[in-house]
Amino acid sequence: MTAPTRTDEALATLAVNTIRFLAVDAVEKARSGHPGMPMGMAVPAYVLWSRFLRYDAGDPAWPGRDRFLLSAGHGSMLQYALLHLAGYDLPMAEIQNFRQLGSRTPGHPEHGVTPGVETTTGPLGQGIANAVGMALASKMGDARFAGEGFSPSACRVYAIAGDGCMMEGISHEAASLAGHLQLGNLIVLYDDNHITIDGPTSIAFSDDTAKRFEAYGWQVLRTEANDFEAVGDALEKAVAETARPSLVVCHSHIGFGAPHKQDTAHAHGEPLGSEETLAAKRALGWPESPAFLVPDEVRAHFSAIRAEKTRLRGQWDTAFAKWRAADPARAERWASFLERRVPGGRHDRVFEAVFGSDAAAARFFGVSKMTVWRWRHDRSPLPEPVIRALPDLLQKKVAEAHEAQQDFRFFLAEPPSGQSVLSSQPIQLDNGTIVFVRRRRPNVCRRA
Ligand SMILES: Cc1ncc(C[n+]2csc(CCOP(=O)(O)OP(=O)(O)O)c2C)c(N)n1
Ligand SMILES: [Mg+2]
Repeated sequence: MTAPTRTDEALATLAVNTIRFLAVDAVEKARSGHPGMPMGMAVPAYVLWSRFLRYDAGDPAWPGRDRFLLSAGHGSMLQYALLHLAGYDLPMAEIQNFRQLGSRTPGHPEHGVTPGVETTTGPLGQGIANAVGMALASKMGDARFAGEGFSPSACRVYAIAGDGCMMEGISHEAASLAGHLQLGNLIVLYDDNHITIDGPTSIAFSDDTAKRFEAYGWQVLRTEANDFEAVGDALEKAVAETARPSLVVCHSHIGFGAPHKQDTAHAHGEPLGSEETLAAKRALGWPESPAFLVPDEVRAHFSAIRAEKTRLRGQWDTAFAKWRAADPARAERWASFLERRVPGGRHDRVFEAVFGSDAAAARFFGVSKMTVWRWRHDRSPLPEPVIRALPDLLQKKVAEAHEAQQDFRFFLAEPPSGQSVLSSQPIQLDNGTIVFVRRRRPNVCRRA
């Protein structure tokens, strides 16, 4: 007799419970963390990652990927469980080392520590703001680089946010901008569970979040968080809407499945405890042991998902190669943006233009990997080559750069050679120019 095959929904439930209990067991082992949020939002997260999110687990920096941000960063185990199952370089040992010093699974997601974590989150609301920025960056890339029916920067940005994110001001300022700019590539899933760290949201929060977002110009959709089909339908609608960002309000239950802690703040920031963990496993039909169980079927299921994601990446690679061949200069500009360098020799020309006959002296003072700031204290216009480079440096159009250049009194260039910083104090060159030499900063330019 052959083993009975599971229906799709049964397999999906198994996958979702794997995510839930990886989170529960990791928090339990660490004796610290937030099990409730992953338990409540496991279904929407699974549906998103399996059916919608575009990624390559073997190449987390693939430019064609969608972005996923966990604005509710305290639910980090949700993200780690997904990354682990999806095949990112986050082995089970890291899941079992959750919240331990030196692990790749810190209490809140940290960009640069964990492969696949797009941005550091934890400060509530911040992830939404970063998601807006990423969605906008993608659209700006479309405007500059799209052609032949392809844009290398096109992607969707998905975020999961909680009540705390919605209470913060930063999320609403950013959401307002996203509505204004019609960022149809942005989709926020709202974990609407009516609970926060201190108890029910009603003690501090009675906004109608859906109405706020509607007022910002968003499409607002609603779904039960545990209804696979309804979540899928909502995400389909969100993806289909290209003129407005979408908020998917997920009616969820914090600590779903934990008989005594579900829908209470106790599921928020403390381990379930051994008894409640067992009770939750029984309630959801999950084996009591071993801890950190990933059933073989779930492994196989995520392998199949990975194969499909790889196929999609292959399609993208083909389209990208065609796009690159059609206009190599455009492709070079795209690469320079990605690599955060000034394209095609402009860098050197700018350096010469800024320092003129003092370029050699400036190179002596300046150093590679350092940033030289020139203070144009006389407010005279910038040299023409600098103005021509401004669109790249300042991300402005040429005409705007011409208009704006009077305002830019700090100007950045990166000297191509040199060894050490001599001073962070102003240096006066022979021609009277004052130069600041500073460690490299991410800012391209500051307004005076
Ligand atoms: C800006 C900011 N303020 C406070 C906190 C501390 N904090 C962490 S989680 C949390 C409650 C979040 O509630 P909610 O988003 O509803 O998450 P849930 O309890 O539903 O998982 C708070 C206040 C924080 N992380 N960031
Ligand atoms: Mg909540």
